[in-house]
Amino acid sequence: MTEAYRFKAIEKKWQRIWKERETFQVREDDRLPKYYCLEMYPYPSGRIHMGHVRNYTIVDVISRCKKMQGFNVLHPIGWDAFGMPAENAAIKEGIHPRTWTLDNISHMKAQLMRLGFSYDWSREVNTCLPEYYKWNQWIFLKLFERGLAFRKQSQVNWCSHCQTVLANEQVHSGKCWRCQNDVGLKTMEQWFLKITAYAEELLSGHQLLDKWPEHVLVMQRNWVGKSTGAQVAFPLKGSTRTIDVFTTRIDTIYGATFIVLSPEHPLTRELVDDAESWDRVQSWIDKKATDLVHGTELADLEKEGIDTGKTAVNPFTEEDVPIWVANYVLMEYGTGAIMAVPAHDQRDFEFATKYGLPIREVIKPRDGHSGPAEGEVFEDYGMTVDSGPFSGLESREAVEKMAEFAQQNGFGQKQTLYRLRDWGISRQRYWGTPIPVVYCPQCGVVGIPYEDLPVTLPTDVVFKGEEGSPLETSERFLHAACPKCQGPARRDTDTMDTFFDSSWYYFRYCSPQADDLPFGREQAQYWLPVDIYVGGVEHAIMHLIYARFFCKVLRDLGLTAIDEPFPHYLAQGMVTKDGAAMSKSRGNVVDPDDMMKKYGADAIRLFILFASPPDKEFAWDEKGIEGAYRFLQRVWRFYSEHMGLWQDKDASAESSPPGRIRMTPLGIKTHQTIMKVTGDIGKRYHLNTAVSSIMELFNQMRRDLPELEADDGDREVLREAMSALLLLLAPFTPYMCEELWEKLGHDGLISDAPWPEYDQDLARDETVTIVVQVNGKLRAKFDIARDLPEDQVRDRALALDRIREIIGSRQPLKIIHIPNKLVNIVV
Ligand code: ANZ
Ligand code: ZN
Repeated sequence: MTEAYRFKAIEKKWQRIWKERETFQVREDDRLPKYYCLEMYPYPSGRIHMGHVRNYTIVDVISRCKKMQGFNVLHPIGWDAFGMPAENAAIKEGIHPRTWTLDNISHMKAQLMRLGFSYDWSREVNTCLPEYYKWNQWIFLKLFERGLAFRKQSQVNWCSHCQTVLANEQVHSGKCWRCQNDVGLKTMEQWFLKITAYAEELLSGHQLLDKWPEHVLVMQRNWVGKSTGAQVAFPLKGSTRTIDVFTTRIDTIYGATFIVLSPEHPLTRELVDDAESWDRVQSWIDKKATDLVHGTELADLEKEGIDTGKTAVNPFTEEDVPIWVANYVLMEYGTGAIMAVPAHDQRDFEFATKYGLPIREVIKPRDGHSGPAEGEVFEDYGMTVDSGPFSGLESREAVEKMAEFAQQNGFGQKQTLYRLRDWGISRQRYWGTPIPVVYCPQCGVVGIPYEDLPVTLPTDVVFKGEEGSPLETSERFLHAACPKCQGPARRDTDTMDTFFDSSWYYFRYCSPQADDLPFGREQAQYWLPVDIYVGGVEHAIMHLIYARFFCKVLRDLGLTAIDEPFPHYLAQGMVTKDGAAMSKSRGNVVDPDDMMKKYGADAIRLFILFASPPDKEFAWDEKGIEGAYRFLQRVWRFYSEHMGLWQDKDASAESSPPGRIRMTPLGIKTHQTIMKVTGDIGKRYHLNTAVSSIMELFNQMRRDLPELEADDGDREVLREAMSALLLLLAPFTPYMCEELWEKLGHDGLISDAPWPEYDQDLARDETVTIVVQVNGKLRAKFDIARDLPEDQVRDRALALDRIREIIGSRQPLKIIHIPNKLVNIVV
């Protein structure tokens, strides 16, 4: 009699048991190898979405599998709980951000539990609670002490109607999301973290990240943007001053026919002396501001310029070159001024052509190399020509020699630039970590003493969504005594960028209750680095750079010894439906809850993993989850129907020699599958091919069952296959596997069971098909392991029903055996 597959009851039961037995709680244990599985913790928006389900299922399979393989597995979860949506809800619906966030967390937590994820819930981290953000403040103060957190003027999006700063995502096509007025830029003093101090290490650290996808490393390299070149001083004619330019191509300097200043360059104001021209310069500055707000690329700007009428001297050619001001030179990069080489730089070429400036070629393609395409300038390295004493050099050599020459003569030196900017962390928001400083009229900026942390968020604030920081509306918060002079001081009313929180949460998981330091050194030493980190590629820069930066800072604070937190990062692919990314705005979202109700958690998990490799796109399709569900039902039925194999398991079957009984096609298949799945999960994370080989094993089991059931020895092979299949499937569909495991009579949990081992020789051997002839006539075929001894193959052939029928009572005169091919019985 078979019982129906009731996934809801099964899910409830095992959730309860896992919780009661604390199955996934771990502590440090030096006797066991550790494995730290990490996923990007969610923002508690209210409900989990399919992207989360995919991300977390991938990590769950890996961690369950590692646990069964004997690793001490840390698999934690937490909440990236600060951020704008909570505040918007407060503004729109009058709910306090804390209430909104905590409600969402409890809902999402229940969803994650239903999905059967093997988290150590005792390590749950919630960044909006004072016990977490206290340590943000602690780290901030350490950075402040070391000059790695500092204040600087910077530009922010500003809505003059609402009198407030806007985050980038609150600016919609250059308009304020609330009042639809144009957004401008405003210069304000803000806190910055000196990530640029680690620019070089953020690049060289890539050497340790050989298990990262190359495209992610490329994005990070571009973000850091290292550029090696030289700074060269061009004397300003009729003055003792110079204009410094940054160039990566000093080898082209004989072709530098003019100088360009950026509109914001300090000399621009001085050199542009007529009012009309100055107005034009101003208009570029304003336009650039709005263009940037609109997300326009600078490269796409129509190039415009003004001749200042002044000249400078090219220190190599000693010729006069005109000084222009143009909108395509940035003040924020290099020196804010360039030497223009129109023959070898496309932007300079367009500009020179537009304004009729001289173009002088000084680089030729090397012999045998091709020149520029039609209508393009030659930007590559080549050979210098018309370059005085430096003519006839290879570009690379010229770069060296000319930089040396400039240095020797005191008008230049080699220089390395990074595009990476210091990280601005001030947000004029409520729902974040308060910045733990006061401004004292006597003492200036003063950090709150460590023993007074945390500086907690006040609850008496007004959420109107206008006029600056909500924290300014709390009188109780705003005024504080200066820790140095005890005089009246004002608190910082900004909060920290929430990327601060996510830059070190993986350390906190190691000792979430630590209360004397952000995390315990020994625990971090045991668990870190993270062995596998999985999350969306949208975090390739920002989060994954900030987290690497924090790890290095924490190392330099003496809290950890590791240089890189995530030596292995797996960028999971997107979840799509009907050919587009699943998203609310497209209206093609499938709610995991609905699917769980209809098919159960195991079916979602199985489908999500089966459909594509973790790093590739995954296209949702309800037929797919139906298929996964049907497969699970078939497995359920099969095991229910053949429970008897375990009940009548007798001593004789136990004692039959395993070596012999495994030499059947199913035995071999079992070992091959164990080998394949172990490799697919462990080494390459090809979870999809792991699932399909488990499915193949299942099919063969069903096919071979009638034949194997009859014989005691063969029944043992069946039992072995059925056991192995459940163990292999357990990380994917843990609920059903726990239930069936228990029904087979096991006392312990399958989650705690050891991963099946495979026999190398057996697994490597494929099966061969042996043709059986009687007196040279083809009579039967059978599959058997390759390279078996002759007597075993012969016995199998003679035992076949069909052959026994044909031979009857006759005695074989001779048996011819061709290994791995044929048995010919002569009677
Ligand atoms: C002369 C030259 C000749 C240049 C040539 C290039 C090719 P990367 O590699 O991105 O660092 N540049 C320097 N400062 C700039 C600024 N503030 N705004 C706009 N452009 C600037 O680029 C460095 C090159 O970009 C520099 O080398 C400079 O142009 C330009 F055949 O100098 B080059
Ligand atoms: Zn003071």
